[in-house]
Amino acid sequence: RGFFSHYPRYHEVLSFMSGLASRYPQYCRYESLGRSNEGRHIAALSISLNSRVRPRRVAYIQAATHGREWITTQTVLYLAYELLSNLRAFTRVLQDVEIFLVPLVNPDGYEYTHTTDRFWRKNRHRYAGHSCSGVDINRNFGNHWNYQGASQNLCSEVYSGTAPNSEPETSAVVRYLEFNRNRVKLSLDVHSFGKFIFYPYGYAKNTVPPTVGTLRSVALRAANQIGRYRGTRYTTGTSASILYEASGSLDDFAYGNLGIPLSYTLELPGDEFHVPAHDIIHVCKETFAGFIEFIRHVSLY
Ligand code: 0X9
Ligand code: ZN
Repeated sequence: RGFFSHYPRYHEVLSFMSGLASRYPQYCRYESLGRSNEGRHIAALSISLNSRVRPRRVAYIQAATHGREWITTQTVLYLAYELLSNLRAFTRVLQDVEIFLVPLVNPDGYEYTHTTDRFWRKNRHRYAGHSCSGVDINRNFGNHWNYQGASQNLCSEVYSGTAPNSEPETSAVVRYLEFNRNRVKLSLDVHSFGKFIFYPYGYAKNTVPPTVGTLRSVALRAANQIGRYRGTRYTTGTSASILYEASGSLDDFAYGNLGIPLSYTLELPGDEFHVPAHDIIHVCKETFAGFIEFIRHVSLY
C-alpha cells in the first residue's frame, strides 16, 4: 500500500525519512533533535539544493505537536517527498533556502493515539503519584506562558507544564530555532482541524503584531493557493479572534521571542481529527500548494 494512503506508525515515519535521506544524499539530511519523554527521537529532515553549502535562510515546518492530529505528519512528509522527487522544478523557491522539517514533534502522543486513545492530545509526561499525565506542548513555549487558554491542572487538556520549556519535545524545537534564529524566516506549526491559517498573536484578543499587514497578506495568498486544487476554503486571522485565546504556543514564541518574521499555525481539514485514508493524498496535495506559497516568501528576507 502507498505511503500516503494510510497512517504510518512512528517507526514507519522514521524509516520513510531515513529512506529519503539515503536516496537523495546530496539534497537531504536526516537527524535527531533529541528525545521525547519516552525516549523516542524527535526526527528531522533538512532539504536544500546542495548539502555542502549552508543556505542563508531556513523555512521551518513542524507537525503532530498534538498526538491525534495524524493528517499533519502526512502533509509534511509529502512535502519532503514531492520536493525531492522534483527538485529541478523547485530550484527557484529553494534558492538559498533550506527546508527544515519535523514531522512528529510529539512521537509519544502520536503512538499513544495508535495504541490506546485515538483522541490523545498532549505528550506522555508521567508524574509520580498522579493518575493524569501529559503536557500540552503548544502551551509550553516561553511566550506569555500559562497566561490564558492554558492550565496548571495536570488533568487539563491544555496543561502548560511545570515551567516554560519544561518538556524535552519543546526544548528540542526551541534549541534548534534559537541556534538558527538568524536564518529561520518562516515557522509553520501544522495542526488540525478547522481549515484555518492563524498568525500572531494568539495569546490575547486585540493584540496586533507590528507586521500584521505582511502576515495577513502572505496568509491570504497561501489560502488562495490551497483552494486552487479542489476549492477548499481556509479562513485566515489571529487564533485569538477566530478560535480562542491560548498562550505559550509556538507561533507567538517564534514571532515574539525569536523575531521570525513569518510565523503561522495551520489547521488542516478533517472531521474532528479524522481524515479518511482515501482523502490523505488530496489533503497532502492541496496543502503542498500552500506550503510552497509560504516558502516562496522566505526569499524576500
Ligand atoms: O490550541 C492550539 O494549540 C491550536 N489549535 S488545536 O485545535 N490544533 O489544538 C491553535 C494554536 C493557535 N495559536 C495560538 N493560540 N497562539
Ligand atoms: Zn493541534
